[in-house]
Amino acid sequence: MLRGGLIGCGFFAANQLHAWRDQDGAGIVAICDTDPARLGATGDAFGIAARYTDAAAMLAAERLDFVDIATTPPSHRALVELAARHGVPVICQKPLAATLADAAAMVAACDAAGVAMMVHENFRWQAPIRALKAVIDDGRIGTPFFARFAFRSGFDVYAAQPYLAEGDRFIIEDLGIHILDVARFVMGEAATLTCRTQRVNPAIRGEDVATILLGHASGATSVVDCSYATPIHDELFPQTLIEVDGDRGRVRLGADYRLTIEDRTRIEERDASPPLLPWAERPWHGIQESVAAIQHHWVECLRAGRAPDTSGCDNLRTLGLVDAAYRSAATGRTLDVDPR
Ligand code: NAD
Ligand code: 89V
Repeated sequence: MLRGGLIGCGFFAANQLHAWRDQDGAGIVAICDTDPARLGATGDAFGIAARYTDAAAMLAAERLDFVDIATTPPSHRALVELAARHGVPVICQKPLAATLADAAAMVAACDAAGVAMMVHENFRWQAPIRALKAVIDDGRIGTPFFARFAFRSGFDVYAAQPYLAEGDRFIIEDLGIHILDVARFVMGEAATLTCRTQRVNPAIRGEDVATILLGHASGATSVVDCSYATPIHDELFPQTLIEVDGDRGRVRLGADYRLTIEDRTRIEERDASPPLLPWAERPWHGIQESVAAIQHHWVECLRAGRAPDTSGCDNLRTLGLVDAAYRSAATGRTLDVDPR
């Protein structure tokens, strides 16, 4: 069994710990949190006896095959570099870092140490999004030329994650990062980006609305629009609505995971709902299932010695879009991004 150590026993780590319990051939044997109360409560809830308030002490004392970092971004760089120094493969939650320079240094540290690195960028692992991508990959809509990725909500995210209201940056860095990654996954790399941001809720510091236009290297265009300021009765949190037009048809992931595939002669409707895992809770179940899926992918890649789809290196491209979005919003300019 691959022995994992989890660092950060906060809000989202509970999902990761539940999902690790169900993975074949891997599990969490030690946990760490600087907050002894959270550490104790999590250790008791998941029956994990090896508990540390210092990640360096955990890495020195435990024989680990990987670490899973579930802390908030300010600690990510030091913790990833610590794992690299110990030669231990590492998963790190998104956003990998607040700056591209820090993220690049983390990727370089893992490369230099020869350790595998994956960013926990789980949205592209959501079952409904995979189902939409499979339709495109099967050639059902021909060549995609336009897509829209919409995440519009009035859900109170600040209740469980109060730090989201406190930073100078909010929706692009925390949520838009997922949707930009999904846009890359579905439509390929972007070559240009334009972004406008707004802050509608006066009680928070950062932007809670972002509208982003991507020009893809393929020539296709995408709109990525995110809002946590939309008063809405039929709240769809945390669903991403997607539509992709191709030269032979179109595919849409609509509300409540309805997948509609159209060509010139017919319309097909499917239910693409994510499975409800036994420990999952609506409305989070789609995200929770994607946590299990990305962990499964990590275990497969680690065993095969293969780079994960959302490797540190891959994630630098998503972070590059986040960085470009803030720069575009600040300057009002359309920016070139490196599509590589
Ligand atoms: P949180 O504040 O609830 O939990 C973070 C925990 O890390 C806290 O208990 C804190 O004491 C601990 N911690 C901080 N620094 C530490 C260190 N150096 N060593 C050990 N423990 C330390 O945060 P959260 O809401 O659980 O978010 C954690 C991360 O998960 C963030 O990066 C967030 O963006 C991400 N997140 C991802 C998803 C997703 O779907 N991928 C969803 C929610 C949150
Ligand atoms: O997935 C996330 O990173 C979360 C949420 C969906 C609430 O934005 O922070």
